[in-house]
Amino acid sequence: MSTKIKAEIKIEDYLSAKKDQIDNHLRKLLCESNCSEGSILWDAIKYSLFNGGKRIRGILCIAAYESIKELLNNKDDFTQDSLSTSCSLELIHTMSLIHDDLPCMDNDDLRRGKPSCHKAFDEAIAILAGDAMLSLAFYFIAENTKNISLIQKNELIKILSSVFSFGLVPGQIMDLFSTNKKNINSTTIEKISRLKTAELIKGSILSGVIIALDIRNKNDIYLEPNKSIIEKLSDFGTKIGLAFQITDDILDTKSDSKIPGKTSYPLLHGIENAKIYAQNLSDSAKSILENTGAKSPSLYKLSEYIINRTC
Ligand code: GRG
Repeated sequence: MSTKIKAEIKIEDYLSAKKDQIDNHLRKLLCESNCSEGSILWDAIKYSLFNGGKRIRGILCIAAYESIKELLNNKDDFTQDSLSTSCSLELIHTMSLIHDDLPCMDNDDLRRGKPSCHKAFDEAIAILAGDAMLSLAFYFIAENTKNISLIQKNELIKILSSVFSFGLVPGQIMDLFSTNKKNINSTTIEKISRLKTAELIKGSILSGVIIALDIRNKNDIYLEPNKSIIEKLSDFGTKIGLAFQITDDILDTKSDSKIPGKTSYPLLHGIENAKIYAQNLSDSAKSILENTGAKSPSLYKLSEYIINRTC
């Protein structure tokens, strides 16, 4: 570990504690919102939300919030707002998985080792559950980030909506068009990975950064003095996002559930080269992090966990 980022944390303990916090907060927010218990829509939403997800995006948001709050010596406590935002990120992530599994997309019967939403319920319910979850993500920001300024809320909405419209959806379309196509090159694969996966991971980190900013002098140029931190963390997010997808592809090549016709970095360049590339991305992300001056053992260790994970 670098000399600059010294404090040790046990990443497994950190991941497990933050996952529990996010799960509990999600349950609380769902309970408080207008969902009618027992209706098939909410059964499908809860089935997909509490189906063993790792909560990486939510955890990255919280870790970025904690790290940047400390770096800026911001005494405001926006922990609850960061938790609500991490729930919104997990809603967006999970709904994208529900839609990704649909017969018209990847046609996957299993998700996280269990029947995917359209298999456990049906296709129409899976589509509608995803639709409701996407809107609910923005409702949670509007209703449950109670302490941050309206400028910050606006920024969060901009990050989440742009990540979805300009990242996930175009990435999914490129992915659909490239399945079963020959001559798919590294540039196309990297673009799909950046759009489908890295943008939401970057957005998760940026959301945490925005919540951590000191807004005591509330005005619409509050982002300006923090431009350099925002840019560095954005770069950090893209790098670990790409590393996350390459690692996912490496894990896929070893599992039985990989989708036929899909080209990936390890399939094109071999597993060893893919591992080297993911390691380089993670190393470069860690250097960027050190450059911010943040003493962030959680983000540092998360950059390592993302490429060393086994699921
Ligand atoms: C809603 C119209 C519409 C489109 C959504 C389907 C879609 C656009 C985008 C797909 C995005 C996608 C499924 C990307 C894959 C990202 C990825 C590697 C997912 C697995 O992430 P983990 O391992 O999942 O964090 P867990 O299960 O831990 O939550």
